[in-house]
Amino acid sequence: MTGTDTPDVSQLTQAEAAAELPGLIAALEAANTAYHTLDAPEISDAEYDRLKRRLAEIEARFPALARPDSPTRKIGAAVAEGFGKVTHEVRMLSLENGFSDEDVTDFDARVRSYLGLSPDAPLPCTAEPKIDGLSLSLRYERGVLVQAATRGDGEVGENVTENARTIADIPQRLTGAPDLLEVRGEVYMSHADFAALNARQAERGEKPFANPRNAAAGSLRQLDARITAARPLRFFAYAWGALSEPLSDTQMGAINQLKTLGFQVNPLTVLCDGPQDLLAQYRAIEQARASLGYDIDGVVYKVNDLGLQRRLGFRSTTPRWAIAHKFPAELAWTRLERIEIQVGRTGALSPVARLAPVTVGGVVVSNATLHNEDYIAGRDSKGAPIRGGKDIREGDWVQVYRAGDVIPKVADVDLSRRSADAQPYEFPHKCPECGSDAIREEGDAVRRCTGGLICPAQAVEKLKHFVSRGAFDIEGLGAKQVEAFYRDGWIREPADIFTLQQRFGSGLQQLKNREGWGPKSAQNLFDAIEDKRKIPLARFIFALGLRHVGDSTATLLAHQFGTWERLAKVVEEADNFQGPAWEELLAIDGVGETTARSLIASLNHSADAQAVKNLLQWVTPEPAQPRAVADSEIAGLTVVFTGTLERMTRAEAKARAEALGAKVAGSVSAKTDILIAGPGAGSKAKKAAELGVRVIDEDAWLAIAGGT
Ligand code: D41
Repeated sequence: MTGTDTPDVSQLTQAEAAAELPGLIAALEAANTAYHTLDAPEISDAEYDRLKRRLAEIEARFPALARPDSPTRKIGAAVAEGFGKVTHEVRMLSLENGFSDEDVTDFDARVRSYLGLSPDAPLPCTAEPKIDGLSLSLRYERGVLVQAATRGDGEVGENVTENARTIADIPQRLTGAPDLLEVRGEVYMSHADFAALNARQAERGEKPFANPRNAAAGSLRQLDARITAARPLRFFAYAWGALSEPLSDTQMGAINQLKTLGFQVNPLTVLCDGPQDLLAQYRAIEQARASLGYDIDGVVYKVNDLGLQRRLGFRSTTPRWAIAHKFPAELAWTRLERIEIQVGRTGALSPVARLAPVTVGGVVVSNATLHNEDYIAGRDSKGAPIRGGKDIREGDWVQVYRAGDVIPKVADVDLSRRSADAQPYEFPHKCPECGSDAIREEGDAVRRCTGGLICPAQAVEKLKHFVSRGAFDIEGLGAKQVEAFYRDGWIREPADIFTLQQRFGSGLQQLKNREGWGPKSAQNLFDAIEDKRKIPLARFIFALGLRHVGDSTATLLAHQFGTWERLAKVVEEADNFQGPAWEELLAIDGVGETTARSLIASLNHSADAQAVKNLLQWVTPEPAQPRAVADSEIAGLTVVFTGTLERMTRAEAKARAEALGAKVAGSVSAKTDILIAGPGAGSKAKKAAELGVRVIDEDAWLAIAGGT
């Protein structure tokens, strides 16, 4: 009925059209449900568009047939009304990952080097299982649980207090606790409870959970706390956030204190002497893994001395004093049915393996990444053979692996099972989404669509990025809504989001008639959009989705330039890759030539440039302050260290100075504000004297940096 041999709409009689309509509508409605509600698209986007176009044509030709609730008048389903947001008083950091014994000995060596400890000085560390659940932060004020929040992006999480209150392992009241205590730990579900829950799900004809972690996450994030209450969740405490007084002066002491207060702490947590001892504990925990009764995915090591933890501090998102030693990835063999190409936000053509479904470490996997063209051909980015040079073909038996939460990967191929007529995969040289040339620049591992914003895939991916959590984070406007709005022509570029309400005049009226949207959710969406007309500069820059500009680079740029106007001006002036503006870009610690060139290419020359101009008519990026601790006397200054520091290593001094908002340079110049000179300072001290640069000694430096 809806095949390619269907007659043109212009040839149809009204009776024929009326007969065709119910089937078309049913097919579209089924596709909508599969897509929005079940998270499992059943027909291709192209097929969906074709059906929808045909329906629209019929309705245009025979308006009398058009139903008020026709799928042509609907857009995507609204997201569930969410949880409130909670800004963590102390950021929730993540963990650096290690995979080998060497990564563990390197960790020990790095910590020693940072602290200036000799190889034989003691450096005790704790080792504990890494629970495969989801992290939660519990806030107690005067011993009373007042708030529970998920980790979210580490800075802002979701308020799940009511749900947390239903978890038996989480005390509602504490005695003898500090006035303010934030306890952090992992919510998880045991294997036995998981199996029982899935059995109940099956009985009720509901979808089973893929693994205990998903079951725990799904249960904690229930809007109805009564559902959470019926799900057997557990909690292990392993860290803390804001505190009115310290719990202890060691990690182990603090964990014991949490246990005394009534929290569950993992019984396999032990104090170890050094890396060999840590590795022995890793093997012991690995041995115990299968009989624990809950999922773990590695072992976490933490420096025991909290004074040293404080000195070590953290890099952008991970503490220097901890590492997660992950268990090896799980492997499975399956058939590679097809290779499909996805087009990303920067036009990158990414090959995806569609697999015969296979269970890898408790999760059913049916897609895996194939990285890029060279990877499929059996070469690395420099042309050297990988997998012994074996290429990957459609129909091959391949080995897939999963490490943690990352996208599964294709690791290997079994040539003995390759069919005789299998053909090498030909990577497309045209974009499968828009037909533009897909080219690979010299030195780039990736082939890219040159269509820019005319490529629907790029445009949609850019929009999805724009509304994503680290970017504009517009509540109620997620990936699915963006796709639907794009498909219906409501939003083609970011600026359109901000004119949505006005362009539709009675925007609210239209939106609230759509499937999945009611008057309340429609109004909420417009409010959420309104709320983002002012946005911190760093988020604004990140949201543009420029190549090589991730969130940390965006933050650097924001702090460096302060305003969008100034950033845009410098990038414009740097257009010929020379002169002061170009130098200024390169002088930013963390911005290399690649990033600088990408900024110039996208902001001065691409379709993005116009899209940004359009966006700026509706949105105001708020100026950023230079990154500095308000009362630090070295904030914004350029400092140089020379000579030997006796109470701090160079690495620690540099990190401390940067944390206080200073820029640390390697050599003295006219731009240097302070030279910190330890004993044995030589030519740098001399040069500083010549230039009239202020010179201070280690004691004066410690007074600024805070003693250790
Ligand atoms: O068992 C765990 N999943 C676990 C997670 C653990 N035992 N310790 C952890 N420690 C930290 C730091 C060192 C940052 C306080 C963690 C995590 N973080 C963590 N889990 C997820 C993100 C971070």
